[in-house]
Amino acid sequence: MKRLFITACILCICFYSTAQNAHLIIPKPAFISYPHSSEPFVLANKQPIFYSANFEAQADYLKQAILKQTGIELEIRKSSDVKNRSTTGIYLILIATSNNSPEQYELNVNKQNIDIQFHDLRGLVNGIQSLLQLMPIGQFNVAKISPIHIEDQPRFAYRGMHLDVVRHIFPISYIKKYIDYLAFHKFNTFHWHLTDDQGWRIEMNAYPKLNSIGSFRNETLIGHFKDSPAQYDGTRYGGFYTKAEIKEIIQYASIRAITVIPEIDIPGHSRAAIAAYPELSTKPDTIWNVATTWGMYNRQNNVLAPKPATFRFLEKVFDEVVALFPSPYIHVGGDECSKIWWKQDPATQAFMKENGLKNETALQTYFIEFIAKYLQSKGKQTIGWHEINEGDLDTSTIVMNWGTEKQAIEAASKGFNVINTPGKPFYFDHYQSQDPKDSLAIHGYNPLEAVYNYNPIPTAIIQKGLSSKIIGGQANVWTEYMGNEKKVDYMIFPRMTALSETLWSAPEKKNYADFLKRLEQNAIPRYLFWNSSWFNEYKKWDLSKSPK
Ligand code: TNX
Repeated sequence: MKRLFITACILCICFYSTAQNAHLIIPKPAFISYPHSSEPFVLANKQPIFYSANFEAQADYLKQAILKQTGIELEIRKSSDVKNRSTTGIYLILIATSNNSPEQYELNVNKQNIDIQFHDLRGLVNGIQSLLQLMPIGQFNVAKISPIHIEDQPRFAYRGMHLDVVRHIFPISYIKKYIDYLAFHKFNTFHWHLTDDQGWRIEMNAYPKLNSIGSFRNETLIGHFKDSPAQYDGTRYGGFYTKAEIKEIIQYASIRAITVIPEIDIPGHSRAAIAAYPELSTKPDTIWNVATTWGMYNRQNNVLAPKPATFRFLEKVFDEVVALFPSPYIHVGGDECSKIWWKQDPATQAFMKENGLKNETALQTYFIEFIAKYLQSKGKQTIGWHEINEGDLDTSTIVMNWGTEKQAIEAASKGFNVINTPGKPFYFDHYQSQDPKDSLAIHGYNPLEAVYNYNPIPTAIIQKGLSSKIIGGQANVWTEYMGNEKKVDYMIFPRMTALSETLWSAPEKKNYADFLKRLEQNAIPRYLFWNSSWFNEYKKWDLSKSPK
């Protein structure tokens, strides 16, 4: 009821307001100026959106977004000459230049026209997001947009959000909504964590038991995994995305210029795979269940055993993944691979001896190198969690660091490109308050202010001259304690909004007080418009509340 009232109020306020202030745009643009004339552009039904070249899908995306946000219905028109702006309307203009940086756009609003100038698809989509933020939310016959000139481009090339759909699965409708969250915030990558101990969530044809057995668990733990005694809900749980659904998501994301990177987590985190095919495990005669609890590391066997059947399995699985995902990158996990199961297994030890692998860390590197080479032969680059760098791995792979600065520095110094996703503060499964009554989370304290203030290029990296090795950052959303969409929303908002600025805007453009103002006046009305939940005590829980 209260939510409905707030929504109604916001809609009313917008009905009487005219234009949004460009100074409210999130993430903060690189450059904004205000033209001399203050006469607004008046957006009205049937106005054309002119688009050049092959950008019909984006013109239509903009049209639909404007309709949803304002109730005003525009028309899209292909135009071979968008430079001659004689008709009032919105112009999406491809500018062919060689020396501009990727994803750059320019947005101009004046009394006659609006134009977005860009030189790549992502630039166009970024410009569309800024334009939508200049438009009011509500139902209007016309909407006024104040004159503005924006020139903008991102700080980092890789700006990602991850989502674990294993611990809890979410419907395709929510995956699309999540991708819309990414688009609004100018992220360019969705990291889809599709397999883990608690389930296999992608349709596989060559190994059908991955779905019939591996996609379902008998029940799920209730409460925190460290609680004792452990309690379970007694309800079978699971499911997987069909290839048709995955294609639908990839298509949806591609219109929004978002790359979808699938993660198939090997050689650890493979309990669902060995439950389906025990012959791939270190104990082929065991009946493994798909995991029903969290945090398996060294507690339950979840590793693939090195044998011909396993390597054949990996090739076939990744063949299907490569065929499905156009992404130039494939994530192979590689995290938290317990060595104890390999240590205990004579067949694994014999394999290591035959192949001159001096310890289990070398075996882990062997697995990653095997699959990285295979993927390379298919034109794909491998990403793995920072543990892939424990041994002596070839630096053609990309390291995704979920540790501290130490692991980022280690990887960058060796020559790896690094995506920085440090547990502190980029893990959105950690608490954002220290209120004991806050909704269950894994542990830790990652408040909004910490996300906003973190520099993905740590000082030590700058000092060593390795800044260019940090290609971007990402927040990870592990869903052990996020059983439904509302809980995911609550954990990501408003932290995701802060992260978008941390990854997009130059450090000298950032200011937390200014961000909080824009959050309140621009982002929170969006959360309401999306009917999304968020954590609203972010002002109270700042960095001064950090534990000693
Ligand atoms: C570690 S971070 C994991 C995940 C868990 C997470 C909980 C990483 C690469 N592996 O499997 O969900 O901790 O925070």
